[in-house]
Amino acid sequence: MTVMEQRGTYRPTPPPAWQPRTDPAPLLPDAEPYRVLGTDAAAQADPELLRRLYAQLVRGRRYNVQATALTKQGRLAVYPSSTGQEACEVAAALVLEERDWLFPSYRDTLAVVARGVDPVEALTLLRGDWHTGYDPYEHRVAPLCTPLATQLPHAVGLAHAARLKGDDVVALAMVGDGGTSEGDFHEALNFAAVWQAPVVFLVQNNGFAISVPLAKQTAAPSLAHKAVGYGMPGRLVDGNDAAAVHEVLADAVRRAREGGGPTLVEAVTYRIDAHTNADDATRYRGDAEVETWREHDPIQLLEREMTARGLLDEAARQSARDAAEVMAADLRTRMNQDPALDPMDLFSHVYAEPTPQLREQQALLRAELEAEQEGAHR
Ligand SMILES: Cc1ncc(C[n+]2csc(CCOP(=O)(O)OP(=O)(O)O)c2C)c(N)n1
Repeated sequence: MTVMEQRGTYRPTPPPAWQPRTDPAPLLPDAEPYRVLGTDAAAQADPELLRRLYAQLVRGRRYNVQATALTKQGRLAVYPSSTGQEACEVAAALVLEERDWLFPSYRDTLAVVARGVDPVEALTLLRGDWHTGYDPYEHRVAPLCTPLATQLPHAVGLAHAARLKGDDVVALAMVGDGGTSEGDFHEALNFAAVWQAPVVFLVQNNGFAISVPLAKQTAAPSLAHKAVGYGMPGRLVDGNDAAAVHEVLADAVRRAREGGGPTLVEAVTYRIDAHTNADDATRYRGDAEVETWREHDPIQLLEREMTARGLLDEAARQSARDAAEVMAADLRTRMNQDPALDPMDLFSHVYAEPTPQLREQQALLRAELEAEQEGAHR
């Protein structure tokens, strides 16, 4: 008996009509990273914005060099440098309004400082202190986040809550390429898209998650393509082109503010330094690759464009360098002062209402410290 005979006259009923819930085509990223500097689009770039970006890039590079030096002097426990990634760092800070929120990862000290946080306070956590150092509410900057991607659901929660309250607030959350493999990345993007929360996700694809290259991290066509699966637009941008990153992020922030929902931006960049001062990058990548990226340096790209447009001469370059040097000298001086630490601080800010156990431990420590002091006076 043939299969057709076995089935007899049975015919399945047609399924209910199906169509995609949204057209995926407009969500897809461009085929190539978007660029402004060195293209015709550069003529449209606002000279004042380019000047602000330039000053911050130069300052940011100097900050990275100084902070890395402080690790060698034992003044800083660890520093994840963002040299090569300054365009993303600076643009992320400059596109936000005062009322907005920034959610940085541990590599994003420059964004935090560019948003107005004191350069020394921004290093408190990396100095080995137990708390963040700055008041997150003062500049609307969440604590630098070491657990990968956990800042993303926080950003979505804050943005969604703000929208429910009728507050005009956008959250911009930063994450690395490695962070996109975390469950929190998935959960954050899914909630953001379902709630149409005013969030912008900025993925800095710097090629590596410590020693793991992108090819071992994902098989997706690009990280920006991941957006489509959640139902939000994905944008691909040259992460070393400060004007392009600023423009793409500004579009995404505007869209979020107008109720258009979240956007995922992948900025293609490169981590020039090792993962941190504790890492030896020569063990997993070659000098030739690093050199190729040095040729596509964010500061040089902007310098060339501004010089061509007559927006930057040697005096302007020198004044940016001088300002960066003043910042670095101040950072050095203040980081070389030993902070006065009160051991009782261990108990502050752990809970809004301390638990009985904490109160007990607090009393024990106080008694020990007092006994020690009495002993010292005897
Ligand atoms: C949840 C979690 N898992 C693992 C780590 C250890 N870790 C620290 S940095 C890092 C690599 C992250 O790479 P990426 O997200 O690309 O950011 P990048 O350091 O390149 O800026 C890993 C795995 C961590 N901090 N948090």
